[in-house]
Amino acid sequence: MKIGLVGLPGSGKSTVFGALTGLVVETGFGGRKDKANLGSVKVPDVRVDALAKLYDPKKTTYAEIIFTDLAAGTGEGLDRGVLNSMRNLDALCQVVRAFPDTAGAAGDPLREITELELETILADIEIIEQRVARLRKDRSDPRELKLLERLQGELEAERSLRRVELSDAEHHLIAGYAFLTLKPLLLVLNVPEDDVGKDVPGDVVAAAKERGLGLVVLSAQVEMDIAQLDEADQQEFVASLGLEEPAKNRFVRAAFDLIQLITMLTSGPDECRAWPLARGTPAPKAAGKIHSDIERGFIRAEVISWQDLVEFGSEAKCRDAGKLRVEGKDYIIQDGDVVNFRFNV
Ligand SMILES: Nc1nc2c(ncn2[C@@H]2O[C@H](COP(=O)(O)OP(=O)(O)OP(=O)(O)O)[C@@H](O)[C@H]2O)c(=O)[nH]1
Ligand SMILES: [Mg+2]
Repeated sequence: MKIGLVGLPGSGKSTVFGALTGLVVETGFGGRKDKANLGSVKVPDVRVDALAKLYDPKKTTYAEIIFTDLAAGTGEGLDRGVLNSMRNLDALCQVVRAFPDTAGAAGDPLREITELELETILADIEIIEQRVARLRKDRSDPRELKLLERLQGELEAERSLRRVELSDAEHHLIAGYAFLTLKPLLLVLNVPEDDVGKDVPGDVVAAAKERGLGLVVLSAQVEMDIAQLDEADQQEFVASLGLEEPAKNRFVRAAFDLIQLITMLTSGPDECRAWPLARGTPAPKAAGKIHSDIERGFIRAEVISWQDLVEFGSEAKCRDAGKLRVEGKDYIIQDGDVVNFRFNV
């Protein structure tokens, strides 16, 4: 799963990326314009923490997201190349500048939010126009034509496609176009260091709400400083800012939620682990994520909810208390299920 950090030049994308991944990347307007940064980030998960506490396993494995910090392009706004790279991503996080730039100019979050929205709307219109012209000419697919005309109307009224209600069949019909305004989007308001923990400006909250977008507030600079400390110092520093945890954790969890995955858990003395799954994944297919042999030889899944396992303290105690369910091949894995697969070899 790949999530892109997008936004206007200088909004703080590379700084956020550095804070997320702990990688040192070039920041500032002088940075390289032709190369995207890629890095994987662990998704913090209290469920995995709780299981690891219980089992003290040799290895603890969290879900991961690949973040990419897109090259800024050369112009003032977003260039073609940047918009095109955005099409290959599963979701977008827009970094919005609310801190004063090096020249001292205050941020203008609303302008940045609207500008990216408009640029992506225009890019989608361009794709739709070409396709509509073709469909009108060869009359090959009236159903698709009708849908695209409807979407074109929405875009021309400056509405993102994620605000349009679409059936599953309609989503399926247009999936191949990778419309930018249909991709899940999270706003990341990058505030000045002194504003950490303060109230978020009401107009930004309203803009996010109006568009149905998530909003995370952080200071990329502060998060970068935190990321560069070792773990013990990190906690102290975070506490001194009056925070419970780095904003980075909130951000990564929100980004993970954006791609609408659920988490299956496995636990034992060797490893406690989170497995990201698409909603609606049946047990054998989930088993296949662990190993294709387990999917092939699938007999049953023994399932305990993570809360029960933590509360009762062991699989055996859960079994005695009737908290362990035995599920067959049609079972759909639920978020937070701790699963032990039984299989033939
Ligand atoms: N004070 C302050 N400065 C920041 C913050 N985040 C980024 N900056 C500075 O703003 C400038 C631009 O940050 P970058 O992270 O390079 O922004 P970018 O979006 O990657 O920029 P391009 O790749 O050129 O589009 C750099 O000089 C950063 O040090 C912040 O939270 N506070
Ligand atoms: Mg950059």
